[in-house]
Amino acid sequence: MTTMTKSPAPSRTARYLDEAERYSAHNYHPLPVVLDRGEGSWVWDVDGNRYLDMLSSYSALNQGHLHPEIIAAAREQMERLTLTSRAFHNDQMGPFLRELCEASGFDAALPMNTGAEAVETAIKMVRKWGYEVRGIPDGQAEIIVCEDNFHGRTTTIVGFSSEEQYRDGFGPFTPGFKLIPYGDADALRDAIGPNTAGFLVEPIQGEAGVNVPPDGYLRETAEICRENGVAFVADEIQTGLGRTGRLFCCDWEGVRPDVLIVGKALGGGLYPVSAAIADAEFMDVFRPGDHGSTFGGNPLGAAVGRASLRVILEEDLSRRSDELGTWFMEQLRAIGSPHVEEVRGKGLMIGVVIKETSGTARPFCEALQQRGILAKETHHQVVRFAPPLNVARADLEDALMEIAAVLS
Ligand code: IF1
Repeated sequence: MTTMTKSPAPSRTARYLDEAERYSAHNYHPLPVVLDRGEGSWVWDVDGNRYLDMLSSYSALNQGHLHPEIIAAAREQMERLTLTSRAFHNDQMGPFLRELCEASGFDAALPMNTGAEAVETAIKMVRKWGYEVRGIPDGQAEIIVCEDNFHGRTTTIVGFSSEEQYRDGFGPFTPGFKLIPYGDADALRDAIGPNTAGFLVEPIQGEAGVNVPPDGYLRETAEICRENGVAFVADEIQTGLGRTGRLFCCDWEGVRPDVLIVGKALGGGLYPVSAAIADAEFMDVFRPGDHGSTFGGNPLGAAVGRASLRVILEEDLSRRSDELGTWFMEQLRAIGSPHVEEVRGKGLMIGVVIKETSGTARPFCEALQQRGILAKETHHQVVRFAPPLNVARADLEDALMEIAAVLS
């Protein structure tokens, strides 16, 4: 990895930064790097500098940049048919949903595009199931969610966020959600009432800083839901599709959710593809006209989704994530950095917690950028490492040298 001396952003980068600063809404604070090429685990900036992508666009690039099989599938479909709307059928959606249901072990799936849309789909599904199947009085359905959750950015979803910044200025919010602490199964038991339709949870909280719940948490909460006739809804948009070392993070505890939500890597780093997956008891509450999306189930996204899933299964990326992630976390701990509070995660979903006394995570990410590694802080203290699941071990070994230099 080239260790670059810190210099003011070179001219091409500076020009792009100025343009984005001038014309873009300021809803992000990106690192000052302007990318123009990606391949596998690597990206390049407009000044020719190469970086190891240790963020994978928040786990939407489990298969790496420009995976040849996914690009080929997209290119082939792009020359045939890209969009039909759901007013008509197309020859890709059925096969995609069959393959997705066979891989996940459920009866049916409802295809959407972004993660938030799939979460909203799950919320509507569970509420309607609550009314029609559970007999909850109309308009009274309640869904329990966790403190520090992240499920997307729509006004309904941010309405049940515990992060003030995600809510500030965007009210009024959708009623019918109750917050409980994450990781505490008893809190769920105590919060369930006669009108509780569902429990929506991330198997590992990504945005909150790679919060891994206590062993058994998913199993215990799934059991509490089963005992109380409450739908267990797993948001695996970030943890799913191999990221944590199993095809789905729930697999670690043998938990089969009532509703499984997937997104991000289902689009192979190429196209927004998401879905809410469930058995007929839940899926059949939707009748024609109840719910929809212009692009949901489109042939291009479906062809990309088929290739994305095929790559994850055929290249056994879940096992690779488990083995490589376990080794990488051990190596990160072995650095013995005085600035590191904790290294946590599962598979290649890793968070390095920086001690408050060492400042925030952002300067460490900036220093890593200067050494050819792109990582992003989440909240103030956590450096998130989530490379593509097919990252070369040798590249991680090189990265460890740079990370050790920055962390010591
Ligand atoms: C941003 C966070 C990660 C997600 C889970 C649903 C969604 C996400 C578990 C919504 C999306 C993205 C959104 C993006 C940054 C990134 C992120 F920091 F915001 F929270 F990954 F941790 N469920 N997460 O992680 O999916 O609608 O975006 O497709 O909004 O800044 P989406």
